[in-house]
Amino acid sequence: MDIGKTKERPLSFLLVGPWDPHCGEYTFLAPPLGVWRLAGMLQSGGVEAEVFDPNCCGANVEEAFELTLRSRPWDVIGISTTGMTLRYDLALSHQARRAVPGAILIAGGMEATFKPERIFELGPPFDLVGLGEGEKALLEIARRLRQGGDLAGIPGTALRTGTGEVARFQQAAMTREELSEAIAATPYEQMPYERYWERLEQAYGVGALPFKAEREARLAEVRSVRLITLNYCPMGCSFCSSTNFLHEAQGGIARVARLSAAECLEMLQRVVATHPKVRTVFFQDDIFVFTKDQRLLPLCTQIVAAKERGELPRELQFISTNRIDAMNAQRLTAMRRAGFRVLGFGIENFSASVLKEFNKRQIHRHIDPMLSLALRLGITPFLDLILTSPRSTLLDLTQNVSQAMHWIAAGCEVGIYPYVIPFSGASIARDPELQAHTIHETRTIPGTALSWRQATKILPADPQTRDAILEIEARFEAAQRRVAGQIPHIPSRTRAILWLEAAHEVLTDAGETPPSPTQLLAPASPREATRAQVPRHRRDDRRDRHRLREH
Ligand code: B12
Ligand code: SF4
Repeated sequence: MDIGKTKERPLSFLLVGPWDPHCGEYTFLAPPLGVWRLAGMLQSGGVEAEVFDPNCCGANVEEAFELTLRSRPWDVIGISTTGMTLRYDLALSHQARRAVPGAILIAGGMEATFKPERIFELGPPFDLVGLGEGEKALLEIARRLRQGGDLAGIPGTALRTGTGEVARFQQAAMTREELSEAIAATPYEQMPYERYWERLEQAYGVGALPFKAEREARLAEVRSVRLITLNYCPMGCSFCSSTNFLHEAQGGIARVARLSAAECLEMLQRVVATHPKVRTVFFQDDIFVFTKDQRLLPLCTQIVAAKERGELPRELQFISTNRIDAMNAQRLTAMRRAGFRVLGFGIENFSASVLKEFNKRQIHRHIDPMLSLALRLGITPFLDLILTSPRSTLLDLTQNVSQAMHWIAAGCEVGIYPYVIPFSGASIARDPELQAHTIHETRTIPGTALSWRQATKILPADPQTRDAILEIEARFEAAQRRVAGQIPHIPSRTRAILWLEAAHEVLTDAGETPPSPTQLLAPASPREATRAQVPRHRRDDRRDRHRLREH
């Protein structure tokens, strides 16, 4: 692949975020951090890099994309992919290839890293596929383009050989210093958070909320900025893809790298300086606190001190995604004092045997004491649950439903998933024993006749449990459609209760005795009844469109 000549004008790269037209403002709640970070690194390397964000560009995405594609000559167009968004990411890739046939076209991101063969097969003729973190590979592409060099063999890329095979060129994960440089280069000042906030404020009807406290609470949710301070999570949960992302690109075990407490504080100050209306910073690290964590307590102390000195707004709050076995009284207290108001925990399942299957048995004994303590301290735990695993039983399912009800009644928020989704890169998706229980669906790339069979769910092997969860899902979806006709947006608490009601009906029919969720729905007072009609803080948590994380 010889590029031929040195460019006289600065190189121009267009980076496109993952896209799903069906999710609207309820799923894509923030600018796509991956491509923005890449754009920042390229800009600091002298490249003119722009981001096209299909989730925030107006109603007609293809038209807006066409305008961007034709707005200037592009040397490189990079498309970001995830498993769930792949068909639309590929649709944009085909459009890009048609509009700018001469540009170097690259796909990167999660799905491209795990499935480069599929990308080459279904995409337009891609020049390269990026493997793992794209920073070093894109900078190297820019360097070679400037020098008129060959693009073959760049670490962190794959290409299709003359014989049609895919050749991978592995790259080491970024070192701590490289990661810190990349995060610092993220151009927060260019990222259109305010546009996202306006959209969300409108969608939630914040201005129409009757009580000031409610408006303030909602604004604290809406006006959030995402910060990632870690490269990946080493915990190895069997259903998780991100834990294997860097290993896949490196062809071996990558090292964990993350920002220091002082670097986190610097980033917080930058975020506040560039987006002064921010109310919440969402630390979206795969895992924010490790069991042997050395960073958390100094960071909390530094945040408190910075607030006292007026270097951070006193009212700035935080959300983070955590492992519950990394929590203890000292840490939770320090987090509360620093302003952490919601902590996401990937509980997944209350059954010890299912947790063992998920390779996270060790969290089991921490669930009860840490959730109780967090609630006592005034922190809202947000629990992600997967109701069934491939080997779970009806008893496990009943136990989950009962525990979920218990914790919702106690004040937790819960995001419910019925079964394991076999994401590319997750070890559970590769387990040959589970193939018989894996359901596939045909996915077609819009605007083309290209399609593939995508693994979409792993159902319980036990027939009674499988039938139960499918029936629960069907009843939940019917109930959700009914509710959707009545209110503009279904709050997360309501969604969780719809799941639990469906589960209660189905499990009772199957002879089990889960407690009834009716008392959770019963409004405490007439005022509460009125407010139940209006989405509000803690009832309506926008994080429900995405599991806070799968920890
Ligand atoms: C934030 C986030 C979201 C946010 C996205 C907000 C936003 N606009 O950024 C929201 C809430 C929208 C979201 C939604 C969903 N998400 Co999500 N999300 C994440 C999370 C936690 C962080 C993503 C991120 O910003 N990473 C940090 C940046 C720096 O990394 P990055 O984007 O991967 O980019 C780097 C590389 O991939 C690469 N790269 C990326 N693009 C490109 C392009 C080119 C050309 C090149 C060369 C390189 C390159 O370089 C970048 C810099 O190093 C990840 C977990 C994770 N660790 O990544 C899950 C994750 C991506 N999400 C996941 C899932 C499953 C979902 C949902 C399906 C959840 C759900 N059930 O609803 C939905 C998808 C909705 C949909 N319809 O598609 C899975 C994807 C699994 C897979 N294999 O595809 C992940 C990996 C979590 C997991 N372990 O399961 N998500
Ligand atoms: S689910 Fe969470 S804790 Fe488990 S490996 Fe993935 S990111 Fe880590």
